[in-house]
Amino acid sequence: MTLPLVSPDDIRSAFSQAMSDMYRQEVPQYGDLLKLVADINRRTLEADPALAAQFGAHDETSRLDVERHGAIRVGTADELSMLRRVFALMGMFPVSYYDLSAAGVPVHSTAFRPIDEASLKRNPFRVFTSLLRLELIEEDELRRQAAAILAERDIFTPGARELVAIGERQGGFDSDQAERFVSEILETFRWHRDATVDHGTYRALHDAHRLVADVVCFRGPHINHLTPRTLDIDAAQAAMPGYGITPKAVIEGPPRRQRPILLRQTSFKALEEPVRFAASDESGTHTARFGEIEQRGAALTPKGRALYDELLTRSRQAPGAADNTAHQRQLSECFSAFPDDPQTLRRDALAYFRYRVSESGRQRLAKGEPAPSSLDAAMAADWIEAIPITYEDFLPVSAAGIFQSNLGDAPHQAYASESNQSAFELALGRPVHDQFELYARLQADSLERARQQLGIQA
Ligand code: OOG
Ligand code: NI
Repeated sequence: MTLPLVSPDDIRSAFSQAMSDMYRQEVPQYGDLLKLVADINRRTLEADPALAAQFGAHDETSRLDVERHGAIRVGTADELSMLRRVFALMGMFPVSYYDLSAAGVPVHSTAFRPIDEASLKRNPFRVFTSLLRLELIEEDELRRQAAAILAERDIFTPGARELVAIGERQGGFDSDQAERFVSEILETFRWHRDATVDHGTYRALHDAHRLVADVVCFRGPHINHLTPRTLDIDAAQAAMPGYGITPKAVIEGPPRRQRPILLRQTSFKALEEPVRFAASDESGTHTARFGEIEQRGAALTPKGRALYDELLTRSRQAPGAADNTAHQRQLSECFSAFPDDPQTLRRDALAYFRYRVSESGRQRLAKGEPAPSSLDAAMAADWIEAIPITYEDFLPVSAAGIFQSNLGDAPHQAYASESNQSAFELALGRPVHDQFELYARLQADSLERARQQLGIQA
């Protein structure tokens, strides 16, 4: 007799919770951040009954309390492709390719996350996963040394490898296996204060790029931040000092708007943590792990995204602002060209929407009133409502800003290398999903459902 298999959604939720508990132990300030975000979210929902109703009506409140993303950095193709298999067993799949080399960070990345509607609603846990681009280390000898060090390590426990093979064979886990899987995988992301290299090697790699030292000199890809989702990032940024947290200077992403779009993020600087180097009892410090908060808005269509990119580029041509208030003012001026009402966002196809039969539509349907014969008429007569689809992904310019605020103040020069999605996908072992296709499908499916409920012919 075989036991019933646990849903990957349950495994992802358990894993996300286990990561959060571990990170709170490792970085106590993360606990302060969770408290701050919970306080702000409660106050925001109390002060804005319409927002609370919107969240409640669309079951977003339940995911809000557990919602977070994490970030890790790996060193080899084998590590990346094994992670893909691990995350698949938790219902997380690679979405989008991000090239950070243009911003002077020698990595390229994807985000593992759930992709279907029910799984996103349940727990949208995402992990931003970067692969070091060793070929961007200029010095031959150092590059060879880094590759040799990486070839020596196995970031997975034997138990984790065994369970991945079992899970793939069975098509999932029974509850006992699922529990063991979560705890074995957790080990991969744990912080180890013992570096695997001596101090000299650490220094040499650190001098090539701080990030290279972070990826190469430790036993595994320690989780470097976990980010809760706030409903009001301006309030969160302002409240951080009161919780003993110093935020980075400016909030990344679009400005504050009536209708939030994409993603806004702020972080606090990486901690200096003690490390012990190999082959001596020498100790030193390493800075890698930090805290971050994000606010999520509507997913944009390719057309909306192009407008966002254009306005962001324009805003970055102005001299940098001294503080967040000035930065937000400049940004808001540039973004006045981006429509901020739901009708225009929808009519101009700038954002994706989820359609559903409205409360009043349901009442009229129950009374036996005939529904309009076309979708447009049903929309116009308020039988169907449209709610923005939440952006579930990341932004390369913002990600670069987050990386950089943790790499000391000296900005790194852009690498003169091409972005290389096909090399990344080769390392990953499969192509990444296209985020626009995923949002477009959510939108189309919701329209189809509403149409069927009202008996409107296609
Ligand atoms: C990842 C930085 C990117 C975000 O939220 O954009 C990121 C890293 O530092 O490894 O997490
Ligand atoms: Ni992040």
